Amino acid sequence: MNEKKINIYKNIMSSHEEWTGKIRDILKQNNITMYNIIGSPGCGKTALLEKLCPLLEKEHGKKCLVLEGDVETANDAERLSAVNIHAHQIVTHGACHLSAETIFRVLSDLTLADYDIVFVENVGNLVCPAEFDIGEQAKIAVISVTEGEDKPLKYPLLFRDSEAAVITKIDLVPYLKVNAEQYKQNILNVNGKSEVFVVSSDKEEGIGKLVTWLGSAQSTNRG
Ligand SMILES: Nc1nc2c(ncn2[C@@H]2O[C@H](COP(=O)(O)OP(=O)(O)OP(=O)(O)O)[C@@H](O)[C@H]2O)c(=O)[nH]1
Ligand SMILES: [Mg+2]
Ligand SMILES: [Zn+2]
Repeated sequence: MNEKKINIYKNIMSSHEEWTGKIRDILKQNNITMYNIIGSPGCGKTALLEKLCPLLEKEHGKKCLVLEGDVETANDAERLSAVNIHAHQIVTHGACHLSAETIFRVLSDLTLADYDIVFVENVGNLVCPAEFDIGEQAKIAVISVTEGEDKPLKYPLLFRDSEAAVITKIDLVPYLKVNAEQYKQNILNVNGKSEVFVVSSDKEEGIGKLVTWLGSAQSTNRG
């Protein structure tokens, strides 16, 4: 009985690695950098992408594609399409993260030659998506100032595994009992190497630095 369990576990692991390997191949063939965007429901992932993608194209000539992961609805892909950002909705019908197999199948069906950057907006969740590699060059953690300064300490895996963290909704700080500097400090306490960006998508503040970082892709892990 124990032997059978061990065999099944090995099969799952090797198939996951096969999918991520295939994704890396497809990205390399098309010279694409893929980012896995992860954060709680409503932290502002889509609002951030709405601002980032046009600026990446305008200022760095980088054409972006967004894969949107949600449990239900095509709302986010529709929001992005409405502002002329190329977006493809993935509806998981219950699953709380995007699997490498799903990402591979979607990428295989799309014409990728036109794009330089693929952003995958993972299903809104601060825990589970961080556990599943999808062949990305880097994870980017997103956390809004309304969530509480201690969240990077309570949910450290995402922040530990991300090359960058984006603190969003900074325009709301005057209305909250929060300390924006403490968010940054707690992220750095979990991962001293993380880039930290502080933005308001609403007021278009702080976005420029993130655009420069994404546009230059200087990091060793990124394309
Ligand atoms: N004040 C303010 N509100 C923001 C900002 N960014 C996002 N919001 C609001 O926060 C809410 C959620 O934003 P979304 O972009 O949908 O968040 P999300 O992380 O994509 O949400 P899910 O995809 O459902 O997980 C919306 O009402 C946005 O208008 C910001 O910078 N400032
Ligand atoms: Mg969204
Ligand atoms: Zn999950």
